[in-house]
Amino acid sequence: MSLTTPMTRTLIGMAVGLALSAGPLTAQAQSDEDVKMGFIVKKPEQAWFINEQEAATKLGEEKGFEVVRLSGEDGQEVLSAIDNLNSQGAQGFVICPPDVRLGPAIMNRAKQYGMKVVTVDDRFLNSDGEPMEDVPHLGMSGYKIGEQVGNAIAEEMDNRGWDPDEVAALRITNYELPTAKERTDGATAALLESGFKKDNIFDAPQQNTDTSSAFSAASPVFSKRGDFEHWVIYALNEESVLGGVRASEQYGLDPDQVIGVGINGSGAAFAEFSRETPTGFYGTVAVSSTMHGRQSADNLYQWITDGEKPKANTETTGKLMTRDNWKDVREELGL
Ligand code: FCA
Repeated sequence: MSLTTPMTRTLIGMAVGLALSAGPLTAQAQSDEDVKMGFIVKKPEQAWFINEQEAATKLGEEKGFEVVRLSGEDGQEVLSAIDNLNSQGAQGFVICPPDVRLGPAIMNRAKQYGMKVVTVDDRFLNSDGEPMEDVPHLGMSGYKIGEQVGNAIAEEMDNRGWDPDEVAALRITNYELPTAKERTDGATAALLESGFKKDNIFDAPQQNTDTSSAFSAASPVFSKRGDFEHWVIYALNEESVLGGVRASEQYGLDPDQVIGVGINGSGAAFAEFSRETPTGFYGTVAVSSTMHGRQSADNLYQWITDGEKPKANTETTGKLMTRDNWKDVREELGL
């Protein structure tokens, strides 16, 4: 019999319970040593997720629990990751799922093993397409952060003295993912509020949340709308905005014809700001991936050790980062 069946875990739990009644100090040491959690992410190669996993691991080292970093790029890989965690004796996992509609299937598998689950960044949907309220979540406040993107773009258009009638927007969308829709909706609302022309907004629906899918979605939009000299670009994250900016370069637009503003404030943005000459990637609303990683892992840790279920939804905020201030904002957010 595997050491990690639910029955074994119940027995271990009972033993820990007995130790607890014998003396709190011993019990504390024992339960801390035993805690192991997974941290599963949909895009393990992206700087945002690398930092999130590292921050969780570091917290584990400080607090004395183990974090197993895993990749879950599709449903099959997530389910194998959960099996793997079970065979290692993990009590739960933090996850940013590759598809939010996998929520019920992932929870089924986790429940079979008696594991606790919290989501980070992308929140599970149930079969009615509603958020799974019973799974604690930590993610960005998508609409507000989107509004920050829209305001930053509007302000920079003003600085450059662009006439709104002559500016087009490349809106790279991902409506399958609610947090993505909230972000681009917030940005659109702020832009319209600033006087941006609704008819000048063109959609580029991406299949995924990465640079290459954004690039493929963006390229045809530039070719079709060659009549515009000035472009603004926004999307759910900076990786996607970078895809749009690369497509604008390939189409032949100069950096001063483009204002791209992303979201995340990860290594992808740092690399862009570190280039010798500015590109069309003007800025990004930075959110602390360090905090997302630490806080979601800590929430799960408290739940495992104290039985205290984290709150249903925690929303985080962001700060505009540009080529001029990125090092300061990076430090401020502990990135
Ligand atoms: C989603 C995006 C990531 C990041 C995260 C907070 O998962 O794909 O880039 O923005 O939300």
